[in-house]
Amino acid sequence: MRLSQFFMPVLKETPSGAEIVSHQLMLRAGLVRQSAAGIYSWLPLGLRVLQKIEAIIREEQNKAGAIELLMPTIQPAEIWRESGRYDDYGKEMLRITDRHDRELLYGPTNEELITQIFRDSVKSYKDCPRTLYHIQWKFRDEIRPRFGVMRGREFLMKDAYSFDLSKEEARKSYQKMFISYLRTFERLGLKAIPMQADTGPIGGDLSHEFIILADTGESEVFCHKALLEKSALDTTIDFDDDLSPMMEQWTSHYAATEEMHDATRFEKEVASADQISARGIEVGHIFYFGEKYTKAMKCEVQGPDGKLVTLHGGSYGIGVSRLLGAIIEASHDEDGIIWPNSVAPFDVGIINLKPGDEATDSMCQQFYKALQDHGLDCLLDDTKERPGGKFKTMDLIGLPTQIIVGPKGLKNGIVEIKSRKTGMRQELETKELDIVTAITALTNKGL
Ligand code: P5A
Repeated sequence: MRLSQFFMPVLKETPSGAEIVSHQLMLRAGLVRQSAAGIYSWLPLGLRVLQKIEAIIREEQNKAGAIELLMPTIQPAEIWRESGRYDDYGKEMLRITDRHDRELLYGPTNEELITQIFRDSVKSYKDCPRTLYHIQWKFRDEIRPRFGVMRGREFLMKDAYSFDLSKEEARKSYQKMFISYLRTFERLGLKAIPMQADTGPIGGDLSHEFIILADTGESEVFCHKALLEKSALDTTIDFDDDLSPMMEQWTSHYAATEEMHDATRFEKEVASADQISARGIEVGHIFYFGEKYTKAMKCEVQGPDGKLVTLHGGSYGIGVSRLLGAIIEASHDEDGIIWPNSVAPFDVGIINLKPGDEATDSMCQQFYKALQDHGLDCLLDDTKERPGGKFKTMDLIGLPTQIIVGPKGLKNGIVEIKSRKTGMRQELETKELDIVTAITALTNKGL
C-alpha cells in the first residue's frame, strides 16, 4: 500500500477525553473513530489488525475442533423468555420493536440462539459432542462505556458453545477451549493468565477469566508469579489426547479475580516473594454451566439406550475488539504502538525520504515489490511530508520493521533498517541485492 493513496488519518495531538494510552494511540494512529458513546468505526489500519486477530483466533479454534458458523446480531425476544433471561438481563440489553410490533434485541451473547439451533437440528447422541463458534458483533448497553474499545457498547466477540452428553465429556470440551485460549493469546504476543472467576449473568459453577496484567486494567487480580513464565506453545498439542495433565499445570497455582479471591488461602499457598497482586484486563472468559440453558429450552437428544438425555453446555468468549486495546496497553512506548509481528497491520514500512528523486523512488519500488513477492505486507510512505514527520508517523503506527531510503545513503550504496521494538538500526548495502533475504534474516534475529 502506498501511503499517498491510503486512508490513514493520524492525529498529531492526543485527543482530549481519551483516558488510557491504548485509547489515545488508537485514535492518534487512525485505527478507530468514535461514532457514538462506546460505538466505533474501524478505519483501514484498525480493520487490518482486527482481521489478523480474527484469523489467529479462527485458526486456533479450528485446531481445537470447534466449527464455525455465523449467527445474526438481531435475535427474537421469545428465546430469551424461554431461558428465563429476558427480564434478568435488564437495561444492558438493547431491545428493539419492529414494524409489526415484534420484540427483538441486539444480541449481548448467544447461548439461547445456539441452543435453539442445536435443539432443532440434533436428535441423536451420535451427533455429540460438538463445539460451534462464531465471530460476531455484540451489543451491551453498558452504563459507563469507557477506555475506547476496551469497554464498548458494540464490540466484536468470538463466542463458542459446546454440547456434550455428560458432565465428564463437557469437562473435556472445556479443557480444549482452555488450552486453545492459552495458545491463541500467546500467538497474539500476550501473556494471558487463566484465573478462577465468577460466572455472573452467564451462570454455572466452573469458570476462568484470561487476564492480561496492566495498570489500566479494570479488575484487581491475584496470582502466583510462576504463571507469568509459562508457555503453551512449547509443546505440540493433540487435542484428542487427555489434556488433564496440562490443565493441572496451569490450574495448580493460585490465580483468582477479585470476586473469587481468598486472601487467607493466597497467604497460605503462595510465598510472599511469589505473590502478584495487580490490575488486569479480561480478554477471555469461559464457562461450564451444565444444563442451565438446555433444560429450560429442552435441548435433548436420544441416548444409546433410547432414553432422552439433556445436554451439558459451556460457552467460551474472547473479546476480539478489546484485544486491540489490550495488545497496545501491553506493547507501546512514548513514540507509539509496537505491534507484535503476528498482528501488525503491515509487516514493513518503507520510508522514502525524497519522493521525486529518481534513484530513491526506484530503490523504494524495488523493495516494495520484492517484499510483496515474498508475501510481506508493506506500507510505502511516498508522501511529501518532511522526514521528521515521516519518522514520527512510522513509529506511531508501530510496524515491526522500517526501511529508510534516501538519496544520501544511496550515494554510498546504503539503506537503513530499523526495528520498531528495539530501536536498533542497521545499515544494509544495496548491492547485496538479495535484500529481502537479508531483511528476513535480520528480523528473525530480532533486530
Ligand atoms: C462467553 C461467550 C460471555 O458473554 N457468552 C458467550 C459468554 N462471556 S463474557 O465474559 O461476558 O464476554 C466474553 C468476553 O467479551 C469481552 N467483552 C467486552 N469487550 C469489549 N467491550 C465490552 N463491553 C465487553 N464485554 C465483554 C471480554 O473480553 C469478555 O471476556
